Parts: sequence; C-alpha cells; structure tokens
Amino acid sequence: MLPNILLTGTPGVGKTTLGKEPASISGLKYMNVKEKLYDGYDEQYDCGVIVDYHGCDFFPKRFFHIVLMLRTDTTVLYKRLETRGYNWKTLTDNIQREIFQVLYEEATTSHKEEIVHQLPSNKPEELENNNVDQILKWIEQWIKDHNS
Ligand code: DAT
Repeated sequence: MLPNILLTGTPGVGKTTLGKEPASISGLKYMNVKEKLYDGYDEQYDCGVIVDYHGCDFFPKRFFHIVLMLRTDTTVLYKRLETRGYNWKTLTDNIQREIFQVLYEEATTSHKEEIVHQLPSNKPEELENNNVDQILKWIEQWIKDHNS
C-alpha cells in the first residue's frame, strides 16, 4: 500500500521543480493537474500518487494521506511570478493568498491537521538538501505504519 500525496502551494512556490524526484525515487506516480482540467479523479490514480496542484478541491474526501505545502517568502515569490509574466492582478491575488495562508486554511479544513506539513521553498539549497529527503522520510514512515 502506497500513500497518495498532495503537493500544494501558491503558484510559483516550486511544486513542479520539487515533485518529480521524490516520486521517481519512491515509485509513486507524479501527476501535474495544473495544465489539465480534470472533472474528477481517475480510478487509475487510486493508490500511490504525488499530485501537484494549487488547491485541494475536486478530490474525494480522504483521498490524500499526506498533504505537503510549499511556502515561499512573498518577496521571493513576487519575483518568480513577475518573471513568469503574470499580470498585476493575478500577481497580487496570488501574493495575497500566500500572505493570508489561504491554501493552508483550505488544506487544514479539509484534512486532519497532523497530515498537513509545510516546507520552505525559497532557495535551491532547501530543495536539494532538505525537501526531497524530508518527503522521502515521510513516505517511508507512512509505508511502515500502514504495511505492518
Ligand atoms: P509551481 O509548480 O509551484 O508553480 P515551479 O516549480 O514552476 O512552481 O517553480 C517556479 C520557479 O521557481 C521556477 O523558476 C523554479 C524556481 N524554484 C522552485 N523552487 C525553488 C527553490 N527551492 N529555490 C529557488 N528557486 C526555486
């Protein structure tokens, strides 16, 4: 039995950059929902998936066993979204959502707080030295807890 993981956070926090490596190491499927519109979850992703998405709506309740939320300082995030060419309204909307922790509220309202973990994603070192390892440890622990 493998966990389903939601990798979430405001656009630009680094979900896509981070998500593929722990997926490929741990044998989970990586699924990026950003470009596609799914009208429901696919049976094919019933078990063992890392879903990269800036929200937690449209998945069935209790679908995710672990929710990982990337957080980026707003000054850093602002620059990343500016580089992406976001218009002013989209840019400020996203920055405000980050400031007011909108996604964190959503995630902890729809999931048990103890399965929602936050990870900083400001610098490349955090990605390389910390986040991938941390995610692999959570996956390993979950597999241990649920397969013994
Ligand atoms: P998302 O998938 O959350 O929208 P992304 O993976 O496309 O974000 O990353 C947005 C930009 O930020 C991209 O240019 C890579 C960069 N980035 C991601 N994680 C980073 C980190 N930990 N340190 C520095 N830059 C990072």
